[in-house]
Amino acid sequence: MNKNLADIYDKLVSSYPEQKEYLQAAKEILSTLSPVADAHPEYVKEKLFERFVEPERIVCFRVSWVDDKGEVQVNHGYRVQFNSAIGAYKGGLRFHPSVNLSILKFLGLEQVLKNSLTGLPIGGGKGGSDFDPKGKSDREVMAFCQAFMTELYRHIGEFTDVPAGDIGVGGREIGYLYGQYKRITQRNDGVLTGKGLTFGGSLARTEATGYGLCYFGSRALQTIKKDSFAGKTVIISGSGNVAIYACQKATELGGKVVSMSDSNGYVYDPEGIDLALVKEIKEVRRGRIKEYAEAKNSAEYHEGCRGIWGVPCDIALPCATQNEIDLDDAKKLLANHVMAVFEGANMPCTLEASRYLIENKVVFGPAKAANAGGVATSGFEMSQNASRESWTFAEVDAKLKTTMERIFDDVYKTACKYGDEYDLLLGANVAGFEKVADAMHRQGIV
Ligand code: NDP
Ligand code: 2IT
Repeated sequence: MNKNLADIYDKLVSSYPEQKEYLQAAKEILSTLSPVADAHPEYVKEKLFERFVEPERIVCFRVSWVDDKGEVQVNHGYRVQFNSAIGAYKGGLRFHPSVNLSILKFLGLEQVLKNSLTGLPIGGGKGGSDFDPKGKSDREVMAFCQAFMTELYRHIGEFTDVPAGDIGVGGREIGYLYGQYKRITQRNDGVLTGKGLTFGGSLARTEATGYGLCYFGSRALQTIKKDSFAGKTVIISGSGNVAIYACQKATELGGKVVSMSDSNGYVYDPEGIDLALVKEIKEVRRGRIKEYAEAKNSAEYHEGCRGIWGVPCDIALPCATQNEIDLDDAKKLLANHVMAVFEGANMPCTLEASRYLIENKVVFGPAKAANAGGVATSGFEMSQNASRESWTFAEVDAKLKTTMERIFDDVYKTACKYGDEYDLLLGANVAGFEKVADAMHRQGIV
């Protein structure tokens, strides 16, 4: 790493020693930006890199609500408004007991570069709460969402900050959040994305992240390996929104998905995952992946989600959460001859794991490029809301595919320019950063 960038990282470590996910993301990004620092001494002079890694604003608030037993519950709410140089803050809300500032700052920082790569005028942000929707009734989820929005509404707006879903926040939560926003503001301005189709949502937004991941993956396999998903054995971690639609598209493209997981364990089905069954368990029953093996004779269930990386495969799609693949997991994947890893989740590979895969010429699609289809389609939802239009599924899907292929091409071109066609991580960071840096430079010291 360039000395100036290394000093910036060291300063972050002393300022935020306990924020390990945020430091990890900052290190991953700063360690690839030397070519930009070398080419732009004016950025160094303007302390643009220091400003880039610091969020513009963080809002923290109390969320008080009443559960079904009549007991008062108190959670922490956050919105990290990371960078608005290229447009309004945009990024998901995560509801998960692990949520803290470190996780939301890492997600916000990644989102800034991801949103830049989409080519749309959207800045980066992230928010959420340590609220756990698991095991809660619909009424409790509604009560929480209403309390959360009662504070959040004053910080968001169609031209200011446009939240969406992430872990634990899907169509149900977005509906309750939007209902409360309208009740307070009387505005029907589409301020959230991922809305229901009857009130301003976009067709294909539900499918977008998983589909986009496979469109990106197909382009990468075709370009680098002259190959495709056809006939490949695929494993997918998670069984939530991203995992389900990645499974659907990978299967449509001729892949055979043999394994999926949740935070308790994974299933292995050598006949190929029956996605209708997974959807029934996860989307209708809100059940556990274990129930898949109970319903299907050909499948086995294994306790412990990490074991999935030992299942032999050609293509691995980590679609659950951060740091789910460490160096040992990456070694297991390579020992089984994996040819490609495309990140559906945000930062699912540790820095050591991603470097190991890249050095060993595994086609590695970094999250901020490979999973950008979700936020890109959120951008399409914003366009439809602003113009009072509803595009067809085919129109949105075609735009998504073109966007993902263009993102791959930009990232690949940048990776090749700096020396290594496998280093799509460097390619994504540099290509995403260049646009944000230019916008920050032109807007002066703010
Ligand atoms: P969901 O809540 O729909 O699903 C999350 C899945 O990941 C569940 O199967 C969950 O299992 C599993 N999971 C969550 N935490 C852990 C953990 N600590 N260990 C193992 N498994 C875990 O979320 P999404 O599908 O929306 O999000 C998945 C990933 O994709 C996240 O990293 C998110 O940031 C990223 N992403 C999401 C986008 C979107 O549009 N939704 C866009 C781009 C990226 P369990 O039920 O047991 O908790
Ligand atoms: O990580 C992500 O890109 C998301 N959770 C989606 C963000 C969005 O605004 O659609």
